[in-house]
Amino acid sequence: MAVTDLRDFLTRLEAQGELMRIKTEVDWDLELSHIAKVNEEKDGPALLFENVKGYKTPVFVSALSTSKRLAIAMHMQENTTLSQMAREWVDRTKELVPPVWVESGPVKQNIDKGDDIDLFKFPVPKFYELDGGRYIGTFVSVITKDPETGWVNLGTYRMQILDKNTCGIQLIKGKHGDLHRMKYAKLNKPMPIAAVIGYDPLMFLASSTLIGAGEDEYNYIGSLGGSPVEVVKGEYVDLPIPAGAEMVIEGELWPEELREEGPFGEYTGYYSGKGTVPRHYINVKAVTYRNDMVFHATTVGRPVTDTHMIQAMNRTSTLWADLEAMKIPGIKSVYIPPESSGRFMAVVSVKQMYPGHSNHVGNAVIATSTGSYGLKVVVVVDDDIPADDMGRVIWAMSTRMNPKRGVQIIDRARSTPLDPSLPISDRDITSRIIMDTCIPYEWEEKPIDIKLSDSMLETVLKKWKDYGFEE
Ligand SMILES: Cc1cc2nc3c(=O)[nH]c(=O)nc-3n(C[C@H](O)[C@H](O)[C@H](O)COP(=O)(O)O)c2cc1C
Ligand SMILES: [Mn+2]
Repeated sequence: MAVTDLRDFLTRLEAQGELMRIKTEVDWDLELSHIAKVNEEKDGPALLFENVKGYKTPVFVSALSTSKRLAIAMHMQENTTLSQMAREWVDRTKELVPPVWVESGPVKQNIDKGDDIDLFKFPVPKFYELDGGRYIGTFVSVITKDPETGWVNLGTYRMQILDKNTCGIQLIKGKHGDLHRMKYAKLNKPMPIAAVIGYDPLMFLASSTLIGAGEDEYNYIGSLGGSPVEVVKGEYVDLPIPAGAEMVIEGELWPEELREEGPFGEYTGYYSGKGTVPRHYINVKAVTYRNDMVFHATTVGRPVTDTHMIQAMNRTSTLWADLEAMKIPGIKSVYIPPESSGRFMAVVSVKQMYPGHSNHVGNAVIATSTGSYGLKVVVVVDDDIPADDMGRVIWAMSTRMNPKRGVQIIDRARSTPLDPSLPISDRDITSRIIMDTCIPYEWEEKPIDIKLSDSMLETVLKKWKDYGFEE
């Protein structure tokens, strides 16, 4: 296990039969994304488009859109569940592994500067009909640095090509890249910025995670992969860049300047509003890329895509870590389903130990950092049900839950501008629901559930093949 690069991940996928190469000519304009989306809806393999109309560079999509491929990225058994991966994440990241500087690397094999910069040289897809243009930054990690403290941050912020050497970027308020931008605004200086496209997918997992302010996500890539990321200095910017990245866009962002950007088909399955919005942008000063580079993209849009899988996984892990930090006993498993767009719903399984324990858990979830932003639905289940067994979760909601006792509605809660359940112009505040499906701990007489006899089960499983079953 080690942090490697995109090529190593492609090799691992191919070895497991998880990569399909498409040799037929495909248009970057909608056709590529539509093939990807239909394939994702069938839980198909990752796709490498080797013949994109007008381009020599291949495009890689659907890297992590199934739990099997997410497990391959996490260096785990391919049948590991998302909730188990999130648990592993919590354990691995207890010890952080900082990056190491190296002299040079393949990312420097080609360097475009000045007039040579042309973002249209790359096979950047247009994903959905109503999108405002071609999005070069989807499976992207954006690097910035705090000008006062030197804190390096990685964040996934979408980037649209505005012209051959400019891209729009969406820095939502409060995001760490935006906190850095505000510091440059005070200094009245442009912010150096670099965008990495194509590397070990652990980088994307880390850059899209809500890790605390002041923390360097590079340290998390190192602990997730079990070895330090090797970084080189940028050509134009003084920022650490993975030596083995496929492609890096370097430039500067004037903190107070805006240009029209969007719209973009968001991961909720909706557009966040109508038309374009003035947003920040990057003046591109250098583009560096590997020989025979692979361009990496993700479809975003309606669940389930890479975005939903990784958000579900990394938010499950931050929620779990938060609950652990609160020292609430009895937490058995935690799960934020990808189908909830990887953020709007959470399920927690608890072994109750005192009256009101399950209620304690439900209210603790919405008090965590992960639970207090955007999460709308919390379901608490007893410990016989794994949090990610949605069939059993629905069973508990239908049978064990008494709405009058188990349901709590919280009227005012922090929301996100992406929540389609709120009016487009008024999305700061939402409400939340906690559904406690647990049988009250203090009940002396509990419902008797139907169990299979252990001894008969053993007998039956021993004779399984004799009955004519295969395995
Ligand atoms: C595909 C994808 C696109 C995203 N686009 C944006 C975006 O445009 N703007 C944004 O602020 N957050 C976006 N996010 C969420 C951020 O990556 C996430 O909040 C992350 O924690 C940001 O890093 P930070 O906490 O260091 O600011 C996106 C996430 C994914 C997976
Ligand atoms: Mn951060």
